[in-house]
Amino acid sequence: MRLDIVTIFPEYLEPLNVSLVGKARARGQLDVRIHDLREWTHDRHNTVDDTPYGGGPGMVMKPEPWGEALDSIIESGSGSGDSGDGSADASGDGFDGAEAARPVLVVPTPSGKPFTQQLAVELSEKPWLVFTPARYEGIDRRVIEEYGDRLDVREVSIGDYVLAGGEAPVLVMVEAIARLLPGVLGNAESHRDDSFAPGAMADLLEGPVYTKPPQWRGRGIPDVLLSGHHGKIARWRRDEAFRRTVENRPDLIHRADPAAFDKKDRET
Ligand code: 6GU
Repeated sequence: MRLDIVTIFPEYLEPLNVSLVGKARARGQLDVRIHDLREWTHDRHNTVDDTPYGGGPGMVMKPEPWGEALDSIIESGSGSGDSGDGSADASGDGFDGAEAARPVLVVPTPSGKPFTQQLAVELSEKPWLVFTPARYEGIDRRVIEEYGDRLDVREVSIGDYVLAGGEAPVLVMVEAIARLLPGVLGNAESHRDDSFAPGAMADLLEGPVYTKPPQWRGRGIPDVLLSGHHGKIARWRRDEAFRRTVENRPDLIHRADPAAFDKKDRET
């Protein structure tokens, strides 16, 4: 998978060199290219913002640098049949060019649709994503319109709170997407029953986990986990997941399939 990120704070994205995403890049499973938006400015001060039409507080990101940046990035992936850097099929997934000629454009904004596990799965299946994290009050609307005519554009929010810019949301989204790529997580099973994985425990949150030692500061392990009885362990895990979901995310219970619940749940 190829990811391009256009930002005025390239250093904000340094965590992408670390841990799971950093290792996926080093292994060639992820081709991440970080671009400084100011490289597509032409004035002495590398201006990327201006005052809003209609008045109001804050500044708005000017359309011209974004237009030049996105045209240049999109152009780099079309025509030649590879990513444009001589490294055909850097993702190693058999994908090589033609279908990547058009990236999906992911626009982080608190006004976007919610970023969910379902969207992470959908985006993880794309060969090429371009992220446009903005600062200030956001990007001139005409940029989103312009590329909406040519590309699949997704305006996405990571939650109901306001951040100072889209860089932290990009870190969040890239990690959620990268761990779903084939071969990136050590064990392909390990995201099968993640909280929020489709079909996982009928959409319940994950329950508590334990490891050695068997006693720590006078606290033991639930007996059932030491019983070796796989049926009882599965039932216990499901009950704990249900309990935690009722406590922390009752909204998920009402959304879940009633067939997933039984008499014991209704007594909780
Ligand atoms: Cl994607 N951007 C900003 N600036 N704030 C947010 C957000 C995005 N998602 C939640 N809050």
